[in-house]
Amino acid sequence: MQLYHHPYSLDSQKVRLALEERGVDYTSHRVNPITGKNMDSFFFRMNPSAKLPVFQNGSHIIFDTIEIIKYIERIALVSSGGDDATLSSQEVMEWMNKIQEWDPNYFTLFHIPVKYRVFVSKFLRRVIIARMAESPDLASAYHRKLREAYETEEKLRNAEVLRRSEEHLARLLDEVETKLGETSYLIGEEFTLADVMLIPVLARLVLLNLEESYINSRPNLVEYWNMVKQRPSYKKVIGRYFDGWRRHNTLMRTWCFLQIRNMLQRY
Ligand SMILES: N[C@@H](CCC(=O)N[C@@H](CS)C(=O)NCC(=O)O)C(=O)O
Repeated sequence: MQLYHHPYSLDSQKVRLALEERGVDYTSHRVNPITGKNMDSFFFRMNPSAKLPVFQNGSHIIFDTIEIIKYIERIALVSSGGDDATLSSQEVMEWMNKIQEWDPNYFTLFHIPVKYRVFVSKFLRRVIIARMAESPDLASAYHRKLREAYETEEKLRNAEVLRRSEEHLARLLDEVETKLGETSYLIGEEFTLADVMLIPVLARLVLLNLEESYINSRPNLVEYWNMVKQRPSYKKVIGRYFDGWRRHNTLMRTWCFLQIRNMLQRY
């Protein structure tokens, strides 16, 4: 089994947490979307949306995050010899879908300083054009990606898009806060795949320095966040890249790579 993912990608984090929690082995392929590695023709041919993560088992390829996680759960079940009764309950599935409905992409871009955002967006457009020149047979898919990049910039100029995303997130976290007032984890006293979906959202808020307004204002969520951060899966998938000083190293490495490539005009 192959997983194409990146530590920066929130949906990749969800899938990797599920793999770690369920003890499923896989071959990891890192594809950095900030340096435009997801535009490489090998990846683009497999997945013309260029989005991460992508899960591949032989000829079976899955692009949808929830579908990937459900597939992982089945694999873990088969290898442990369990029965269907141990699959995620309806309530877990409902929470997984509810969390997935919140789109972190615009929200994240809105909270990145304009200087960095503009630089990366220009760099990525150049990467797309360079890849298109190398693989003219994929031109229409690359054009679509280019159009998507311009549409994203347009949306980022619209304050209403941010307001709606913030409201959606606040509603979701309020609901989580109420739920955590009754139980230790999102669904009862056991860690489930619903928690797997929530942890990367909280980690993203911390990365964007929004912990104070979104997490610390909700006491049950604070307690929960401190507890789930102790899990080995969190440390492996998120903590080792983003906890404390590590996040500066991680971000700085990508930033230097982009600066050098840009200086050399190597896209
Ligand atoms: N197929 C995914 C979409 C995942 C997604 O939006 N991935 C983002 C990162 S979390 C991405 O790859 N962005 C890069 C791009 O759009 O070029 C799903 O809906 O489950």
